[in-house]
Amino acid sequence: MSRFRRTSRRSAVLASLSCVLALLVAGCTGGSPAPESTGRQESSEHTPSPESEGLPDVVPRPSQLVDTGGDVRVSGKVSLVVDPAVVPATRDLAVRVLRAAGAEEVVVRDPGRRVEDSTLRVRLGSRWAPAMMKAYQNTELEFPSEDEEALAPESYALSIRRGQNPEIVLGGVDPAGTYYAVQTLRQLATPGRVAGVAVLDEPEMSTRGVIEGFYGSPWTHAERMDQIAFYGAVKLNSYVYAPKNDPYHRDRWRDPYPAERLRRLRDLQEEAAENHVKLTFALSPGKSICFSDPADWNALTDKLDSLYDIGVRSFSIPFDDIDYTEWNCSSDRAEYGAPSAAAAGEAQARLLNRLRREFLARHHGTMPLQTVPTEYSDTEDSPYKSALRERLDPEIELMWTGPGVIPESITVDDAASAERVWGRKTILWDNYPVNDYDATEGRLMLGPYAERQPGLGEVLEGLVINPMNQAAASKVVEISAADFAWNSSEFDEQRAWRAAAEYLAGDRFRGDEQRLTPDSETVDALMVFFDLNHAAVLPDGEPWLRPAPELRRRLDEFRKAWSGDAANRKRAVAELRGYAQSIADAPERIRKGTPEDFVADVRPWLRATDLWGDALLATLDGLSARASGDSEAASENFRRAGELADRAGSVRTEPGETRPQGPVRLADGVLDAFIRQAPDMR
Ligand code: 14T
Repeated sequence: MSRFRRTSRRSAVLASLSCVLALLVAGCTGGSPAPESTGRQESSEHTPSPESEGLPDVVPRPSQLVDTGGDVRVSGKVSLVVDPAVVPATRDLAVRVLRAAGAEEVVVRDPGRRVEDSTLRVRLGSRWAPAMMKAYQNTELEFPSEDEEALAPESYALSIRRGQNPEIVLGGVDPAGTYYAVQTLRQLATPGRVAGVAVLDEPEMSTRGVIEGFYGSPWTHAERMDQIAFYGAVKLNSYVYAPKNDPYHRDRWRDPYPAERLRRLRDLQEEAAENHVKLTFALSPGKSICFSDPADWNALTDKLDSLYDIGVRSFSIPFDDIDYTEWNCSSDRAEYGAPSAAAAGEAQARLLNRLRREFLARHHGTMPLQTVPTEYSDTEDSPYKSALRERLDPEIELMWTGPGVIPESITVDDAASAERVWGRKTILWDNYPVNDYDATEGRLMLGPYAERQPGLGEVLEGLVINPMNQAAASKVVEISAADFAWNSSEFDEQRAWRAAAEYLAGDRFRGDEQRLTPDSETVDALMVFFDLNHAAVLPDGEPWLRPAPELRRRLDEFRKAWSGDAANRKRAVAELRGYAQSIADAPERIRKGTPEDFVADVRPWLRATDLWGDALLATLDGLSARASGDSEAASENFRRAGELADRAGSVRTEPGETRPQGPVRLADGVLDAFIRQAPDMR
């Protein structure tokens, strides 16, 4: 059975591929190389990637990708035949990708006009038909037997085929799909060539993105602009603007945005539109709204109007983190009765329904209204939930955080319970990798997207993750979440995690300043660094992702070997020294080889890694001296290690950058414990 079989709701229509072709492919060198890993051996059961079968690695993983018999060379003059309905940004991206892949000249033409002397013809369509036909002819792609309605919005197909007349055909079911076709082409390009494959691809979840919903220092305007462009590249289609510390979003929700702030929001909206990202503006009136006061209704709609006027077409009214056991005015008691959760549910539902009827329905081009209920972290039925469920218009979309504000895991059953209790498919507001609560003090979350069950795509309407105060560093989990939301059924957390390192080491998701192949030493350094920052904690401090699994595994192995004879000890020291050295060397590689904004975000953690790496090396010097019977050198090295560890442990987060301030935590309970115990290892 092919690994590319779709197990989705569409599998009846979009049947599987035959495995034969996928397994027999050879000579396909597209995509990025897979350098030897130093930091991914934790999971022994992860599925092979298409790459390991000779197919290029595309992230998010396409629902169908098959070989067409060899790479297509890109050089000289390339003709790009563009359907007139294709938007300029998509066309321009195609030109940049082809240039980066080796075209000396890209001649853009309308359909019908031939370019005689081109070495390669590329067709870019706005409609699906020609591209889809091309894509499945003579391939093992399974094509829906029915019409284009059978494919979800944003789907696309592409076909890259060599031969007498090498040709690339790209097209989507809509403008987003066409854009995504080109984004996939970008990942299929290597210097001088494009992988010979055909792809038919559709998303599992219709809402995939990020909710800037954390407390503490909001992202800067530049960070948001960069994020939105990045979402387009990884096929995320949703950015929800809900920063708790924007006063105009929550505490002063009635006040109009000052002109300068509104201008910036307009820039964001424009950037979002260009990247096929839906910007949802969230307004949180819950802390002070008087539901029955016409003045508050007017304040609310005036505020939304001001955002509609700058182009925003999607809105959310969240009611999270408020006190719903009291009214904010006496007229609400008169209207809804004594304060209670059920009455709050009713008041919220009536407000939301009225907004839908009287605001959204009368504003052209708006998308479904969204909300976050006050009880957002469990699926136990309650008076509040039933009031909301029974009254809330079924067209209104609803977010919840999974079982718990910070859930340990999220299963298909959890999402099914949410669907039952809320009377609709839900959007998951995933509080990972957010680091705004006390237990996250000193932590960066650079682990994989984990403990979310494959198949969630079938039961969720969508997935938005709540990121860290550090925008650029949040991309590590964002890439994984993008992969999961697109194709949760075939999700491989290790593959997605590594893809993040490849992105940071080679900018392989950017059309313009594209380095087509990531630097493998930087990828390895990042995997070591990610492992040290592999941790996630519940509000009580208990981890739901254990710190530094790879380093822990190596240290456990070392301890075992240390209990053996002298030869074993020597070998163990030598082996661990290699990894210790790669820890000590990682920061410098990362500072040199990754984007500036990422380096700035993780600076204190790099500094701490420098020191922890040296501390571990000194510890190994001590153990090695002990193994050869030099107790004096041993204690001197242990003393030095202790000193370095103390310094490492006192590196602090940068004020203003992150919410809880404190000492940087790296591989806590793993690295510090080993260095502390080493002098007693006799
Ligand atoms: F609306 C929600 F879905 C939600 O998660 N709200 C907040 C969110 O803004 C915050 O970033 C996130 C993580 O801290 O959790 C919610 O806020 C909390 C979290 C807690 F652990 C509020 C109280 C808590 F105890």
